[in-house]
Amino acid sequence: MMNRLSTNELPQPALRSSEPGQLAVEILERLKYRIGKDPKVAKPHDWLTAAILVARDRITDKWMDSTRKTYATGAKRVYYLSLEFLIGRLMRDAMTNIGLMDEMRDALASLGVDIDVVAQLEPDAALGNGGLGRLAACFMESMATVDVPAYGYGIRYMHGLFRQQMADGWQVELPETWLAHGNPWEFERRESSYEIGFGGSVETVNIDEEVQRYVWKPAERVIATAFDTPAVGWRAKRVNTLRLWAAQPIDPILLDAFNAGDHIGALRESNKAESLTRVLYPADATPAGQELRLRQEYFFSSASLQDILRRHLQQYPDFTSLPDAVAIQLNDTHPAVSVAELVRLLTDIHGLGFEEAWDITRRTFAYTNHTLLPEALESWPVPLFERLLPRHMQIVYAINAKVLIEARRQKHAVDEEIRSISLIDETGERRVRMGNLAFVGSHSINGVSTLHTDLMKETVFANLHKLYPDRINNKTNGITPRRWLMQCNPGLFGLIRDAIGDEFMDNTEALQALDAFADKADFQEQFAAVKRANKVKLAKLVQASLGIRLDPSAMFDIQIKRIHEYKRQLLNIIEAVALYDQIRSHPELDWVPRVKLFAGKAAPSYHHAKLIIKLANDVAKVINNDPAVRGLLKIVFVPNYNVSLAEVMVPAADLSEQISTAGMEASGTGNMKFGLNGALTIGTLDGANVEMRDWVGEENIKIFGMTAEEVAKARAEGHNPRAVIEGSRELSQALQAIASGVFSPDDRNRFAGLVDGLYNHDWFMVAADFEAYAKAQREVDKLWTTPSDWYSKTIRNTARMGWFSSDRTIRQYAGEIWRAG
Ligand code: GL9
Repeated sequence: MMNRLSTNELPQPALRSSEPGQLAVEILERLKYRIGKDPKVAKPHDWLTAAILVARDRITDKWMDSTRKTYATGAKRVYYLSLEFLIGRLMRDAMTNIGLMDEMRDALASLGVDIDVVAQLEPDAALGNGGLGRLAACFMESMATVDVPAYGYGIRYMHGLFRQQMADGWQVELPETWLAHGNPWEFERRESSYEIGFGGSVETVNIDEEVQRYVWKPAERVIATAFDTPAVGWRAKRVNTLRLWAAQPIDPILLDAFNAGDHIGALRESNKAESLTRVLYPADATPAGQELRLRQEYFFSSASLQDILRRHLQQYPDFTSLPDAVAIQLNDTHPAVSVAELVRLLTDIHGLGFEEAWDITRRTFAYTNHTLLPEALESWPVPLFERLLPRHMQIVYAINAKVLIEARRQKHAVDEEIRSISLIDETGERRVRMGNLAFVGSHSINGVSTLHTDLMKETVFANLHKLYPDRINNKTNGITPRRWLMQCNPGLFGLIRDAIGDEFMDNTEALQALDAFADKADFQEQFAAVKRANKVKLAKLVQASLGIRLDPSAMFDIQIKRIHEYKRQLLNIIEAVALYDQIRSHPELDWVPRVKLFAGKAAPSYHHAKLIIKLANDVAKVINNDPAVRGLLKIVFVPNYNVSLAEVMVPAADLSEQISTAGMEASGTGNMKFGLNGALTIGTLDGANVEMRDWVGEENIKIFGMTAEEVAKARAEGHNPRAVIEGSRELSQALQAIASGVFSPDDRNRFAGLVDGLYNHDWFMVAADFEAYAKAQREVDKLWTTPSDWYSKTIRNTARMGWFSSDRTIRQYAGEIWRAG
């Protein structure tokens, strides 16, 4: 069995160095001339940088080929605008994709350096919060893989998502410093700089009796400078560009002020400019709502659009060809102000008429919605929007007038419909609705799973959908199988390759062939051995970081994702408490040993979510130290969840927890990663779980609980959680224990409010779904006791997850939305 990725045989002569030892020579060269170090004094970090520089130089050749090809063929370019790219480490990914991994390992070894050790030193680039940002990173890799000429545009945050530490079981946020050692992947492009304005006023100039021009005089300006990172596709088919913008002051220092002795004042402007791209907002699925956030959104939208228009004019005489040459995808509403910005650039700067500019705009943009949570829909107070972006406010009003007139005249919309499609929310304080702006400014609006797309049509965008019935479409999310199988699970990758050959490496759906092995005893044994090795690796990590010993023969039951009420980590913890109770009451029964692992960050201001983290840790402390459970149940909260930690946890899971309240998780992508890596899913009929059930077969997934429809009905008609709780002895005892301080003897009331919320509201249907969940868990236990059945199902999960490759998703975007590639 192969236990590491071997790409030696891949036909990539152009990328291979000619003689052995050549690569080692190159590494030494970079070390000397680029880092200025002698190998004798080089630190592990220097070796990492030298290795990356070697890889980057080879990628650069391919990168230029790709760019030349795009120019030469006049191919349509795709621009993916996203405020988040949750990249993680790049070295293994890039080297695997250019087929350099094995050679690099050997070359470094010949220099006395262990690639696995230095690879760990690479910072995990966390320029995103969760699923939405990670999706953007998977898409970058897949767009290069399926040969779509694409640019990702975003912000080069100096500090990515905070580092999470535990202090007595509470989450503490610490700053993250991914750039502390520099970033060998990026190229700074001083020549690609644009001015971005804020505030000020708009002057109207009469050209003649009919035509007016608008001149925006911003009060403040900053410079956006580009930093480019190559995005390499599988087998280096193509290399695309991730272009991240950093804010810089126009004048680095105000010399007059400095010379007058005001040393701090002299840097004020400079600090203000740089603070624009200093940190990523850590809010998950809830709008940040602060002025700085709107500034970030406009800053990167404007810089990206100016860049796109400049590039367009290099190749075309004017902008009539823009929609045929360019597709711009808005990743959620964060870049939605782009709609107004493109109209502004086309009219005010390039002299087009409003009608033509609006037509071009709508044919160029497409928008992806990622959540239905009402509190997550971005909107900005009109006074703030107007003060920061006065010209854009006028444009928003002009677009709104057009849309509303069309709705009334052509579609005979009634007042209530007009109110809901308006770009301005008039219900309270007047606000600009970014979702509606993105919708009317786009020719395509897509959801990220079938269920989510259907719900979009019925809820948030019901009236806009009625007005524009051809625009909403579905593009179910996917994950890149390179990072989420080949690289993170070399054992399973090798096993699959030995069994079914190489086709799945280029076509993930060819994994289907593994189905034929699902019931073979020897294959099951090998599959189990790989899983065990992955669990041992995770157990070592947990032992090292938390000092908790895990038994790799126990079932590893894992829930890793942002901590959010709708994701229902609380349901999982309550069920663990109930199970604990049962184990203690019936020690004579044959309990299946389980390790429940959690990881995830909570938004710093989300108190309820932080309390749930504390509860997980408090419960863990009691259960893990109770000799009565004899290690049959362990609870672990692994701190500082990030992409690199996921790469260790996902391959080690036996059971994947995807238990959100039905109708609330737009898609989920962790669910796909676990399925691909041979875990059984326990989940609700929510997001992409629904399609996963269809692909793997309902006998190979454990579905439980209320449907989205039932949830909506219960909410509308009002359900009675108290009655439900009182009707379940298990649930009421577990809640009683939590509320009375069994797990928080130092503060007995700590969780009383949390439990009270379940009795009184239970918006997330935790009480309502408890019995179904507990029953499903006992069925999972039962299945575990027959390993041949367990592995037959989990192997089928791996075999049937191929459709969830982001290559498939990107092909659908390219074919149905972008008409590119
Ligand atoms: C999210 C959804 O909640 C997920 O269900 C979905 O899989 C991803 C990608 O489409 O988008 N929307 C959203 O705002 N987040 C998502 O994960 N939040 C974060 O990324 C933190």
